[in-house]
Amino acid sequence: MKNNILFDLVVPAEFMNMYNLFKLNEVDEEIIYTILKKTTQQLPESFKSSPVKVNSFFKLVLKKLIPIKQEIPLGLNQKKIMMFVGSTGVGKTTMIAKLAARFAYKMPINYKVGIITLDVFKIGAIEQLKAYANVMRLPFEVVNQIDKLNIAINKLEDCQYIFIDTAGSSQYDMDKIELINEYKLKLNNDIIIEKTLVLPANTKTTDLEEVLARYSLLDINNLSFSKLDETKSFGNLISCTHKSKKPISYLSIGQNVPDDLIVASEDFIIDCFMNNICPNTHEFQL
Ligand SMILES: Nc1nc2c(ncn2[C@@H]2O[C@H](COP(=O)(O)OP(=O)(O)O)[C@@H](O)[C@H]2O)c(=O)[nH]1
Ligand SMILES: [Mg+2]
Repeated sequence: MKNNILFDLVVPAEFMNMYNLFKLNEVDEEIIYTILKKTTQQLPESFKSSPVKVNSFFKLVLKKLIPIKQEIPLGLNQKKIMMFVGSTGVGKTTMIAKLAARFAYKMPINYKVGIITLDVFKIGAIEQLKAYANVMRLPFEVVNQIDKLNIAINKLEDCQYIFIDTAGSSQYDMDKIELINEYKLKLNNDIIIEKTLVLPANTKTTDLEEVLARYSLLDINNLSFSKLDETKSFGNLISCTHKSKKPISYLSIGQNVPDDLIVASEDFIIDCFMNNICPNTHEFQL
């Protein structure tokens, strides 16, 4: 059924450009179907003859499909702990380095920031993050045993933002994913850790959906996408967020720390989508 879902849809000529754009972006067929069907029914006849109006209508529909997590910088006495999870090599450590720099040095307020790593598996992982922490002169803790996370968090009690890096694992290695949950064992209930799943934008939707499904046992709060600079199709971002209902918080658009980071916005993602390329401009950059 899923493979044939577009067969009964006649795409009106005036929507053909948009339809092609959706296909180029490899948007999930069910989503294309729903959007086109709604648009054919709802768009006033007089609008259909204007490509500009058709274009803005689709942008509006896309905007509604993409849940965004607004970044609300902390007040003076507030604290936030953010843990980044995801497969190996997706860009968790790089994203943490960028975010640590952002909150420590690039915001109107210089927040106290600390970094913790639980990644003692990957060779060089500790050194990689420690080097960033040293350059930024930020406190850095290594946790060898996941149920000792509480000790590291206590040591960083002065910090307002704490970023926790984790060991990557294949989505098929459920034991390793489940292990991350053990951080809760000795943690006070009042300590809330926001969990972000980092997904690579240059990976096809079906693979990303599988990662999403496997990592759902960690109660993911939001999604961040990396490697937007390494793809020309962005339908997977839209499909994943729409289906999972998890909002997008940050986007990574290159290897440069701290620069290649974007606070997620509908406008940026739609720009990528409409032009089939992640904009190489600093207009959206932090
Ligand atoms: N092109 C590109 N490379 C990235 C991006 N984010 C991370 N990388 C690179 O991907 C590789 C793995 O990143 P890393 O942060 O170590 O991934 P981790 O294993 O999830 O911690 C490194 O070479 C990074 O420089 C990105 O947004 N774009
Ligand atoms: Mg890492």
